[in-house]
Amino acid sequence: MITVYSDDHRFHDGKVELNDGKLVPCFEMPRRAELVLARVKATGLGEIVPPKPHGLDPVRRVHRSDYIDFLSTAHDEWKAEHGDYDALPLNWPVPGMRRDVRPQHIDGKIGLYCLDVGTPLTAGTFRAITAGADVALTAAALLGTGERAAFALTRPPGHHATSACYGGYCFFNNAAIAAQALRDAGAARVCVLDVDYHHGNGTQEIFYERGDVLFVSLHSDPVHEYPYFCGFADETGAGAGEGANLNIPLAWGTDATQYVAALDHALARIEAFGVDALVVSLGVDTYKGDPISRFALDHDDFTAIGARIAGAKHPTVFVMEGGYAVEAIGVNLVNVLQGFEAAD
Ligand code: Q9C
Ligand code: ZN
Repeated sequence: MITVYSDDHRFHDGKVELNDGKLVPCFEMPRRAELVLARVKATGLGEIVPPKPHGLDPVRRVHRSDYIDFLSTAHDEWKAEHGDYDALPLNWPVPGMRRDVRPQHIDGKIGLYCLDVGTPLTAGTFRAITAGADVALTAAALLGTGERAAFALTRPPGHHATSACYGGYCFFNNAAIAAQALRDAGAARVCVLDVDYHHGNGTQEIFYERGDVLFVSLHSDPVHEYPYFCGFADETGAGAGEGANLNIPLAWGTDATQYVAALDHALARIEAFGVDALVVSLGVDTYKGDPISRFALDHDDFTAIGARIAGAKHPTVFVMEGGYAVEAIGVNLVNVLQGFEAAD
């Protein structure tokens, strides 16, 4: 399997996030991608190629232009106002407040465009996420050249980013960008299968009213887990997208047997829907040793997950998402890809 990778992810390197009431070093760090890259090389998974520049037009297919424009200048505006620190939001337009008056101050803009206080926006963020979108788009384009699968080795992750809001460590929704690119390249129906520990609220929002992109997510039940305010089983899509959204919330402590049963249910839905290509939002924060998550999967279980996904027999793009047990991320993530290849 070809891996697409760019060093430019390193330009996004946040210092601290607010977690459990404390400012702590960011869980989402450059070393994650570096260790996955090292494991790709050590296992001989396949060729590693750089991304081709695609520009921002494919990003505009899933993100609002005012949001992209905001991200492109946000840190400059923050720096001019507050100095050279990472940007974090201060407050939000909750119900009862107004969203229709455009803020002129960066603090107001950030409250409008950001959903949590765990996602520092840094001087290099825009450069990193632009490269990240190129990585996802290059991997998606490989399917058009006859590749059965490709791996977009990218960070920061993407699945929490909605059409006009960042958060959950995510800015550009790389999986959604890849799925839309596959549609635009001629795939009539595409599925995004999200196996990250957290619900992919951004991907769900982007495709919620569309019948051409099926979104299926296995994740920790939002009644007790981030992002808390969506990801429930009764969210089945709307309008033309009714029936094209499937959430499978799982309990804390979910083990491999329970997880694989849920995955088989997800794959059966994908089979019934019928798709021309599959995008996998590949988070490995389902690992038992993950510092912010509470599932119980072990190294070998990721191999089994890859094998199950291969059984769907669709051209597949894997897009890296979460996974914060940094020392184990290379093994866990590449195990999925090796399991896929071995079963193929
Ligand atoms: N105390 C992804 O995996 N913070 N994002 C949770 C837990 C947000 C994770 C805090 C976690 C976002 C792509
Ligand atoms: Zn996650």
